[in-house]
Amino acid sequence: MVKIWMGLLATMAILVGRGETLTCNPWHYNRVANLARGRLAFQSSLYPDPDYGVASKAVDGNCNGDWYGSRSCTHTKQEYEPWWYVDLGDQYAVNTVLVKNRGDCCGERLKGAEIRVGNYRGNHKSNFLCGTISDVRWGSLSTINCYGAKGHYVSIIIPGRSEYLHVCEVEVYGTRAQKR
Ligand SMILES: [Ca+2]
Repeated sequence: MVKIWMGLLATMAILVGRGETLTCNPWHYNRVANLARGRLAFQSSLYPDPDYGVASKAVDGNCNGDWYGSRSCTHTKQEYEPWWYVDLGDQYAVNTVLVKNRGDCCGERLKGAEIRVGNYRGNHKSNFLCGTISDVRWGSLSTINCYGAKGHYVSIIIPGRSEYLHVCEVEVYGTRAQKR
């Protein structure tokens, strides 16, 4: 058993070193499905460099926080209340959302960012507010509890100010909601 865990951890270390982890949380590795992985993602604008920063970078399975080095983080323009969201493809009861902050710079820009779950995509503020980002250290990994809130979309919004929004990975965990 110990050997299996050592092997798993060694594999994870290699993948982390290459910036190719399948999850930001090793304890979820191959155990729990990340509902956001590979889903369609959208954001309010795109930082003016098309090689970097598109919305899908937050659901590409690469948790590397080095914006320039990994090319695996999103980036909007600086604007009032920027937003990002992922379409989960169906309605889920969302338990937790993991948000990986940029690690090479500017982590404080994510301060107070709201994590919401719901079925509105044109008006994110109508969706259930799970919580806000308070740990804005560069490269921080925040786990936000959504208490089983149901929704088709998970969004991040920076409320009440003009800001850049960039995140390097967003993971969503939950269960498929019952159909009525
Ligand atoms: Ca990424």
